[in-house]
Parts: sequence; C-alpha cells; structure tokens
Amino acid sequence: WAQDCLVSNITVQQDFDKMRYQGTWYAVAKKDPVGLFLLDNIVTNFKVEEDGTMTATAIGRVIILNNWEMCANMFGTFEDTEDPAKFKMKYWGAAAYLQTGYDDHWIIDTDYDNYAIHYSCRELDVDGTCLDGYSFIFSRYPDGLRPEDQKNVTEKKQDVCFLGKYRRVAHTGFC
Ligand code: ODT
Repeated sequence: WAQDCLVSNITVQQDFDKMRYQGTWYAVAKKDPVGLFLLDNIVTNFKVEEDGTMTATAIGRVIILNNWEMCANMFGTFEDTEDPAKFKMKYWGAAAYLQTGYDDHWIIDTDYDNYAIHYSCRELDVDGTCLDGYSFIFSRYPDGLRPEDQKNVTEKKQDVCFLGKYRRVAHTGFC
C-alpha cells in the first residue's frame, strides 16, 4: 500500500462529539506551517456555546516583530461543515498585532479523555497534496501522552503525511 498523501483521502474522527471535546488540551507536539506563530507552552480550552457553536481559547509563546517574546491570548470560533469532525476556524488575538486567520480545522482522531490529533491544510498543491499545513498533537495531561496512546498517534502522524515533521512542544511555565 503506497500512501498518496492526497488531502481529500485523509480520514477524520467518526461521529465527532464536540461536547466531549470540551475543556483543556495541552499541545505536546506540533508540525509548523510556513510563517509559524505559536512556539511552545501552548494550551487550548474548547467550549460549546448555548447555540451549539464550538469556540476555543489558546495561549502560547510567540515572537512578534522578530524579537519580542510574549504570551499570545488567542480566540477562535468554529463553523460546522457537513462532516462533524471538519470545521472552519476563524481566529484572532487579544491584541491587534497578533495573527488572524481562517483555517480548516480537522479532528483526525481523539478518545476525548487522553489524546487528540488536529490537522489543518492551509494550501493545497496542484497534485492534491498539502503544500502548507500544520498539525497539533494534544494531550489532556500537561506532561505528555500516555505510553499506550503513542503507537496510535504515530500512525496518525503518518496518515496525515506529516510523520517526521513534528517537534516537541515544551511546557516551561512561560505562559
Ligand atoms: O501556530 C501556528 O503556526 C499556526 C496556528 C495558529 C492558529 C492559532 C489559533 C488559535 C485560536 C484559538 C484556539 C483554538 C484552538 C485550536 C486548536 C488547534 C489549532 C490551533
């Protein structure tokens, strides 16, 4: 079986349940996009609003204007699509000089209680593979994934064609 890396062939979490996804997730690994933004100490908190819309906040260390290090406070709202695990994320920062955007936001796999794999392709290549994208591995625990989840997470890194492109996300208490 040869992996074709077509974005359209990437499978996502079946019957994604945003209620169970709520609460705190710690980034443990990240594949960066072009023009990377969030560096480390990345913690997100997901919520479902009364109208059913999923929203999230995120904090993380960033460097802006090439040398100013700070903790960014970010906000996102997630538009539903026909697939319950695929969203469009509109995001912005607490301050005007932080990044804003509108990205795909796919939940590739999660067990809701321990781990989650997120994926976003920002730019498709002409052949249908991803030219520019990013991905987060999240854990419910600040000190990382449980050993029993690591094999599955490695498989999913391969499924999204980013295996070998992730770096560890440190939690040092900076934010
Ligand atoms: O860090 C990068 O290089 C790209 C990612 C920037 C998006 C940050 C947006 C945060 C918006 C609010 C929280 C959302 C939680 C999202 C979980 C995963 C994707 C960032």
